[in-house]
Amino acid sequence: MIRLYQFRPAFGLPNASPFCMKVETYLRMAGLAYECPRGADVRKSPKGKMPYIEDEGAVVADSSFIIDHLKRKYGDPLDSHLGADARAAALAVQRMLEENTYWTVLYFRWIEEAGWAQTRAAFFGWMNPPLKWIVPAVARRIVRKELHGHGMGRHTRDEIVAIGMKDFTAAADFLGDKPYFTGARPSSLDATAYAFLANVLWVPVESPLKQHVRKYPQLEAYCQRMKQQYYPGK
Ligand SMILES: N[C@@H](CCC(=O)N[C@@H](CS)C(=O)NCC(=O)O)C(=O)O
Repeated sequence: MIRLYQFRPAFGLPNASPFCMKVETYLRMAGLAYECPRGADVRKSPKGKMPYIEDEGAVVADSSFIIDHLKRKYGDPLDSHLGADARAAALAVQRMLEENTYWTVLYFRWIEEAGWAQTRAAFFGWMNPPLKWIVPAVARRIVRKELHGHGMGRHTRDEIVAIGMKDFTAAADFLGDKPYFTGARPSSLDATAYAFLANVLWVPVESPLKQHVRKYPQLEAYCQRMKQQYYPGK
């Protein structure tokens, strides 16, 4: 059985890490059996980030490499119908969400004080003292540094909002009135899109980004559709 190592669930979502939720959603979409061992520890991840998987002795880290591995080993039920142009467009949207939009979301969770209070409680509230006092501050310092390293953290709040809003508008326009991001059939891009959209729409962190996403009813309807289809009763 595939073992998915990820953070414990938070914010009422399968996972508050969009990368972890992406892989869990992909596994469900592809109909692959998996388990999530308790007590997964990010320090044991080969790349120091979640998620990673163990699959019959193979350890694979990074959500996209995990999906590549799963496709190679178990076949590609989700993307084999896509032509080259659809694949190219899907990859561009995926990269936008993961490599750009992600950092705008991170800013409102970890840097802005109101969001940070909720993130700290949800991610670290279960820890015992003194860890619950030390770990959040250390983790926040690392995220601040990473935001700076990426470049997003060098922008003003208004600029970060403008960047994030453009991305979510692009996602809404790309989806349009299609049921799934690449058309009538779900594809692996939907694992990413659902994970990232739910991680804005359905978390308690209020932000101009969340307000902006709410302006597009097709995005909320899409998330509801994905939830009913792949997480029924959850
Ligand atoms: N490119 C990686 C990104 C994974 C990632 O950024 N994971 C974050 C959580 S959303 C993480 O584990 N952060 C913990 C850390 O950096 O210590 C993937 O696609 O899996």
